[in-house]
Amino acid sequence: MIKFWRSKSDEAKPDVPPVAAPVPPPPVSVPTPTITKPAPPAPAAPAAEPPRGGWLSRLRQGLTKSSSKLTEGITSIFTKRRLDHATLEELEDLLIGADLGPTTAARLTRDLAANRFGKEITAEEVRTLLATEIAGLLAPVARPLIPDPSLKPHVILMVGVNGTGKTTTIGKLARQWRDDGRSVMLVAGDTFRAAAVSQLKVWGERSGCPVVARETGADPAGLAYDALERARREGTELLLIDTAGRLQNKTDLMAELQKVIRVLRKLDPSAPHSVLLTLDATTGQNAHSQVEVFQGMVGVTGLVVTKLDGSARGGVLVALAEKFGLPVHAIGVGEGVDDLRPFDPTAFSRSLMGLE
Ligand SMILES: Nc1nc2c(ncn2[C@@H]2O[C@H](COP(=O)(O)OP(=O)(O)OP(=O)(O)O)[C@@H](O)[C@H]2O)c(=O)[nH]1
Ligand SMILES: [Mg+2]
Repeated sequence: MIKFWRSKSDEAKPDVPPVAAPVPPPPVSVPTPTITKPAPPAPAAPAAEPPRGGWLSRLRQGLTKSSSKLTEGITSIFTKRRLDHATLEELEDLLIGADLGPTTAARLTRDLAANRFGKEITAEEVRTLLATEIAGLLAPVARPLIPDPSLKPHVILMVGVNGTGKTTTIGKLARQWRDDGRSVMLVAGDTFRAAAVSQLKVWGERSGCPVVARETGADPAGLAYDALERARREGTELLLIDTAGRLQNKTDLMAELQKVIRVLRKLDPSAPHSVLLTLDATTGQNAHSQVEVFQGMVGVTGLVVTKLDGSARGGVLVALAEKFGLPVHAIGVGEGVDDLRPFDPTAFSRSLMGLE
């Protein structure tokens, strides 16, 4: 039997975030697709969560590791110094060390030099100028995912490495679109683990969306096909398909995703209309290969960057924007149902540079 990689720490983590949620139902074990009835949207239950700041303070907090490194580095480079070749080189190295990548680092230092070469400049000014430049680089990729109303349904396939936040992001998106009055159906395409089905069902209850599921070990492609057929029949506007996490270098597992796409296209040649890749912001450089491989294999159309409230390595996001230019549809700043935000390049770049 195919084994999906799963780290010990992932195993230890609960799959469902600690908000007040219904107890997960037992794993389903029926041979045909089951569909759970949509429950009315459950309250977000803020009372059950520990007190915490708003999304911006969580973003700032999450980027602290990166921003302290950059702030301290810039301060030590630019204390009473002119912007000359030596300082620019040191700055470039610092930016590369903070995951911004050689191309972006070179571009940022070049732009800074174009403005201020030979002049005295304070560390604060450098951070402010860099934040502005970075926000400019990120602006073209900050594009929310807008469902296409002419599609019934708009099919969204969620892909990514294990534990990056696929299922949670589906739950959060489902809730947002349900709150907007759209009809949403969820597909428990991670048929490998019974717990994954239960986890999605909890999100289905929380967001008031039906969940199409099958027994553990069922073929995800067959399930996706049946779900699409049902969604078309019912005139559902959005079909969100969850998938099992997979490392990008497991070719057999990547082929399984390609099969899901092939099978969906038998019903709708234009499906899936969006292929979203979730990236864990705490990952660092491996994100490059994740984007590269998933894009090559399944044609990623956009990114959701999760865990920016964690110990995030924010520089990677800037390097990815420059290298791939893929839309960043949303960012995850927590485990709760409301913790998915549009990507705000200014807030992000200022937080990365340790600015208010
Ligand atoms: N802090 C934080 N935690 C998150 C965020 N998004 C997801 N998580 C947590 O990360 C863990 C993994 O999330 P899942 O949604 O189960 O990830 P997945 O990609 O579906 O995982 P697999 O199905 O095992 O591949 C869970 O504990 C989530 O609550 C986020 O934006 N911030
Ligand atoms: Mg999952």
